[in-house]
Amino acid sequence: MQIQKIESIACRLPLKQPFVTSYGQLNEKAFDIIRITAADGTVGMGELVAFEEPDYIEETIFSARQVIREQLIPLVTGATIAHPDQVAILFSVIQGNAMAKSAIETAIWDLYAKQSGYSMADVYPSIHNQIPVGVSVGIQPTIGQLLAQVEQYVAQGYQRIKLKIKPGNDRAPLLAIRERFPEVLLMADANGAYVGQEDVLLTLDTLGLAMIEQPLKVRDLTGHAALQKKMQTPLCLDEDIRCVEDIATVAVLGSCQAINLKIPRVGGISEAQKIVKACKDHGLTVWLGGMFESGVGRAMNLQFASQAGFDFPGDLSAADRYYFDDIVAQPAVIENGCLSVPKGKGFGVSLAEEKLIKYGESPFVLFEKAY
Ligand code: OSB
Ligand code: MG
Repeated sequence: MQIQKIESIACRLPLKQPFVTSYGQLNEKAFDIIRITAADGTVGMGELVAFEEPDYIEETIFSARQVIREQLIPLVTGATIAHPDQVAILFSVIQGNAMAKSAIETAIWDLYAKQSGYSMADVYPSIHNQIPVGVSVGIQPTIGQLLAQVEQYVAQGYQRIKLKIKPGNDRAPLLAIRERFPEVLLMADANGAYVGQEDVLLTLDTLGLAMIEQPLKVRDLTGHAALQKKMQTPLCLDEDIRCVEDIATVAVLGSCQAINLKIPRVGGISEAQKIVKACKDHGLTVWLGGMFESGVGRAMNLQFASQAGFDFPGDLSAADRYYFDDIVAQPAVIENGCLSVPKGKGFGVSLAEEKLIKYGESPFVLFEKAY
């Protein structure tokens, strides 16, 4: 493929309600849509999902913009790309910066699939058109408010509830959900907040949780392994998993039994695919996490989760769980506890121009080929 033009569209979508985690609060999601136009006029889109603050992982939207502009664009525009798998190889000279890499790499996948005339899901021997989905619930001010929220999500059909927890706000809210909804698939996400507080985590072992996500500090893989030995509840790693090699490491150490896979956190679709295979080889459950994506990143996630093996409902929720509005013309809706894989070519979504005017800045040209 010949890259003709690369543009970035900076957007902000206000959240319906603040999202509170063990490390902070999100009120509005900033993201960039990367739009790549090929010489034949085909357009691919990717989403830069990094947050404004380096509180989930170290990368930020600002650091990612810099790396995209200064390093990644020269790398992709200076080479001839025959297949999107080549992009990760080109980018391997740049350390880290996975979300920056993913924004470009996924746009090239979307473009490639469109040029090839198929949807992204067609790349996999896909078996699902309906993706079972869950919802990630932020820390709520009161248990009453929490139960009201969960009730609403269960009524809408969400197949799994993930509750954000932090020390002092863990057992009581989880127990309240467990008592009110005895059957619900329930899990917790600590975002690394239980350093030195393993004893508290042990008290969660009787709640029948499907898993506990990233209880301990990032990089404490032996700590997670020691904790997993003491607990029946499977542990799941999120922030700790950055590349395919991490899967063998956590499997050998016994740090966890499940992986929250986010395509942007591992640098793109090619690496994510290797991780899916490695998880299968090592007998680890893998499911798809989220980054409060707009409709572009969400469509990509749905295409990816259509492949075999994604049976555990991930953090893939309908657009209206997060936002009043979306920037795509085909916002994801929940039906029978599932989101549908978009049908079109590539990721299967297009931008809604009137929404872009409301939530986005004018496209900024990062690269344009000179004739
Ligand atoms: O830890 O999985 C996480 C959102 C932002 C940053 C980190 C996380 C999350 C979520 C929600 O849990 C994911 C989503 O619904 O998009
Ligand atoms: Mg998490």
